[in-house]
Amino acid sequence: MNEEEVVDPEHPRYQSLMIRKKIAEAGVKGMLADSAMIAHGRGEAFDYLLGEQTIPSALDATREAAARLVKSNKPVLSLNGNAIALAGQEFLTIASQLGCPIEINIFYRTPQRMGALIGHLKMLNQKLDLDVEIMGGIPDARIPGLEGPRGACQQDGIFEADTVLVPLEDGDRCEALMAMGKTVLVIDLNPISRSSRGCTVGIVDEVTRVAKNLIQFIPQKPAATDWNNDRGLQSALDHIVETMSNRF
Ligand code: PTJ
Repeated sequence: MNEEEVVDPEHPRYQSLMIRKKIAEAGVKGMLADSAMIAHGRGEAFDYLLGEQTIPSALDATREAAARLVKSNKPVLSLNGNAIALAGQEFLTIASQLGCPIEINIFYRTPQRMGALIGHLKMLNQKLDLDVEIMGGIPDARIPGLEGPRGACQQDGIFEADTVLVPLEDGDRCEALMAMGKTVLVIDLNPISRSSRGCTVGIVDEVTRVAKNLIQFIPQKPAATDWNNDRGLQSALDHIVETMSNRF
């Protein structure tokens, strides 16, 4: 499909095509890593197997993540290129609900990409008439055990946070944040990724749908439970296996 084409709302995979279009457009604006589309395609494959819907265990995990964010003393939303491209507006709304900052933390860090991502969030902040603090531009601390630019973070942001929401996270960074004793909330369509398995609460769902659900849950101030992450991930896997075995 040519990204210039208008997507027909009657198309059976309209939502998925619109999401893909957002990624393509953000790529043109210089916000994304070269491999962003590949990472997105991996997510799409899992989403297809999940039926491109929020399954019940993912909704439970999202409610749990909302509960952990609400009760946190110092939450931070750590966003990468894909998450900002797909749900920047929704994450600003969530940060404003929680009164917390967004810290941009990207795997493939260049000054040009950081500038484009900060600029995009500032533009959305203005459009939504919000005043969410955008961190990450001038890192002054390091996540212990992580080499290279992805370990760079801000002292009063990710470094001191007790709870970090990390959509589309890389496994190493998730592990390093857990090793710092933080509550780590991951959004990843892959239920067997290291991030999903190694975090406190793994939400196996598409980032745009999760962000919209979080906006609904946060004002309800749900109570946190003794969440069993393995059980949540197993439910997602069971759902995929069931969907596939009922196919023919
Ligand atoms: O912006 P940067 O520099 O931090 O780079 C971001 C990417 C995404 C390129 C980088 O982190 C990367 O290469 O990621 P991976 O290792 O391919 O992992 C991406 C994970 O996110 C995979 O497990 C996908 O299944 C999942 N994923 C992709 N798209 C979505 C998703 N999960 C939820 N919603 C999506 N839309």
